[in-house]
Amino acid sequence: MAKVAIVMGSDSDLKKMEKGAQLLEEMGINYEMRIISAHRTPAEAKEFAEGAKGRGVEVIIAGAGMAAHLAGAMAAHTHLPIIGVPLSGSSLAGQDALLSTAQMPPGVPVATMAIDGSKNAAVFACQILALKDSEVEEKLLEFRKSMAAGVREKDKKLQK
Ligand code: RP5
Repeated sequence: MAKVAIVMGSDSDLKKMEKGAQLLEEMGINYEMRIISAHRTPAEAKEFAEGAKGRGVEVIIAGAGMAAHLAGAMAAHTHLPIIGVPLSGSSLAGQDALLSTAQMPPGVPVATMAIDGSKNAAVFACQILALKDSEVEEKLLEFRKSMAAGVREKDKKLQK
């Protein structure tokens, strides 16, 4: 059963969103991945968000470019936490998506990552799951340790 859902507005977003999927795989988290558009397939977007909790999904990661605002559309139809990933690729280099994702009106929030920040979205999703899943918590602690080891290794090389 997928605990995390990754949705994106188009197959042109796939390459950027795959980084998040890869992190979830490394963490051993089951996820589902869908292409659903807030403006091209609005009925599916509504159905997907409304049914997510019933399918066992605990967090939704939503990535979209331009001003499509898929994350906000997801948030409109579920009270599950939504992590928005504004995507680059537009003539505004993702600034449009960043603002439309971050600037949600009061009452219906979207946790907004950096432009193209699908990896952090996946880490954040793990942090939410880790609140009640000690195995995920353990993996997150290991992930942090390995990042720290990587930095120390780079510093060691620099000092040689
Ligand atoms: C958004 O419009 C998608 O998330 C994508 O980033 C952007 C362009 O979509 P395509 O025209 O490449 O399908 O809905």
